[in-house]
Amino acid sequence: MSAKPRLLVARNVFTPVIDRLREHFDLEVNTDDAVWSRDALIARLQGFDAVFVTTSEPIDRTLLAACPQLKAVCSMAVGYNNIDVPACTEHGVLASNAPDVLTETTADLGFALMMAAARRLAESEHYLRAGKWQKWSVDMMCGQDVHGRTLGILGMGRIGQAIARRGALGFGMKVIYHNRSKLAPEIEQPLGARWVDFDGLLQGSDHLIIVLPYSPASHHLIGAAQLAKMKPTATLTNVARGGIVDDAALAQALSQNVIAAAGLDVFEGEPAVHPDLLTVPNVVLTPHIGSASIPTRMAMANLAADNLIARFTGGRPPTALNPEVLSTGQRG
Ligand code: 8YV
Repeated sequence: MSAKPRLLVARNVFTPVIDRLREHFDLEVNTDDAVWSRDALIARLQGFDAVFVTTSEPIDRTLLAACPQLKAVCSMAVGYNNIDVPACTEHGVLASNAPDVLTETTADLGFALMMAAARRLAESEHYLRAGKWQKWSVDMMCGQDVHGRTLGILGMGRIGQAIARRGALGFGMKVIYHNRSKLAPEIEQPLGARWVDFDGLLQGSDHLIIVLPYSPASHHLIGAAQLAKMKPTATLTNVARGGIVDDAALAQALSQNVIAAAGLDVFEGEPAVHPDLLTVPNVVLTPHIGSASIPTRMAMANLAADNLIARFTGGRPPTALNPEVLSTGQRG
């Protein structure tokens, strides 16, 4: 019997998924959950055929060249800005991500953060815990309405559409969106969704949610100039990636009430958070938990495992980012 391929699991995941992988691979698992730098990963990956990653592991051209035995890079995340997919293709290395399985859970968090920002939930809780609630007053913790207002979505992919469904169908919101391309009428019409240009989105949204993949083109897409175009009563929510919003500019805009409030699940340079964001009251902050429910994280990990197992058993990896390597020039 030939030896099993060697798999490095760069971030520990659930035991049932590890057990499943163990049936097919000779495994090494990062059990202490350290986040490895690119160079540490290169050192660890010597002699490995495959790596199971999340969004923290940088898979670039240098790493691919320095790990000549590597044949598959499978991520349990939908966002893959940490993986240089064209370089993987050039090196004959399969790359896969984990779309769809986290769409609804991430949309739930996006909606929850938007509501928390609009209705000042975090501020209200801190107020109460700090013993400041001594009496009722007419304007105590008054925020913004959500129902019936205009929901703006930047990036109308799967998660954006799932948020739009919640807003339009559950809360009677008007939906406007900005995307590279207009969606098909059969997607737009049930939601009453309308494509607008970027400025139209900034100016027209009561609650703007960012659900855009990160790329150099989306870096600091929302900065001081864009925030200044928004309504002073608007909220901004980001469940996509840090770096799309200029966090320093956002903290300043929040402190000067340029917009009413924000909800952030992702940050530039996370897990570090810009210190100014920690001191402004009108922002709700969560530690990148968009997909964090047990069933969803389990499904994400299993989907990465499906891709890995298919790659080494002659199957079809279900969510390959570069399926062309399967027919043309995989690393042997
Ligand atoms: C992940 C994410 O939880 O899927 C993504 O792109 O950002 C999150 O859902 C996290 O980054 C682990 O991979």
